[in-house]
Amino acid sequence: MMAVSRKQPNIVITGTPGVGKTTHAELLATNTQLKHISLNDIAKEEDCYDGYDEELQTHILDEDKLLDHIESGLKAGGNIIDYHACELFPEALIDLVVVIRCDSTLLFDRMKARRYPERKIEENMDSEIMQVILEEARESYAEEIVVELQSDCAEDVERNVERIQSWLEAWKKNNNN
Ligand code: DAT
Repeated sequence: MMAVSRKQPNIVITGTPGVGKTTHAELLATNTQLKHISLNDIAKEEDCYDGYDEELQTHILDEDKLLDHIESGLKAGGNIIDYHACELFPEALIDLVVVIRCDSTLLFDRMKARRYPERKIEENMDSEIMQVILEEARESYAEEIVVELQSDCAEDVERNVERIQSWLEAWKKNNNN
């Protein structure tokens, strides 16, 4: 493992919309000193939009602008980055990539509850079944820093967050002494 100057690691929590990224990131932030950075929230606050997709009823995000807003924070370390893609982050600044997965039937119900338009539900279901984000993570980062975690029920969230916390303790031991 390469030595890094950060005192705290940067963890990306990624996956298809609705799998549970925010739920995991919030619990992890509550249990640790890491800070939850929701890229969707930053996009809203800083107007990092590059148009609107009427059919999917979703903003098109300006990822370069988004990165500009978080890059100095990433360099300092200690962030949980919550976003539905992962290849945009500079590899040298990322210590762990957690890909949250969800059973597609459960995911369908969650997106219905969110009143997502049908096209968007279909696209996200396909993306989850084809494990698009997992592939993106595996292509963009070293194998040993990519972790796939299942999030079907509340117990899964607890167990997954505990696992990330164990990883965090090990990272601190390896990097700060
Ligand atoms: P994301 O940030 O990936 O879009 P979220 O954390 O906002 O997902 O969760 C979407 C919805 O699903 C929300 O109502 C909470 C619920 N949820 C998330 N993870 C879950 C789990 N493991 N078991 C049951 N419900 C879950």
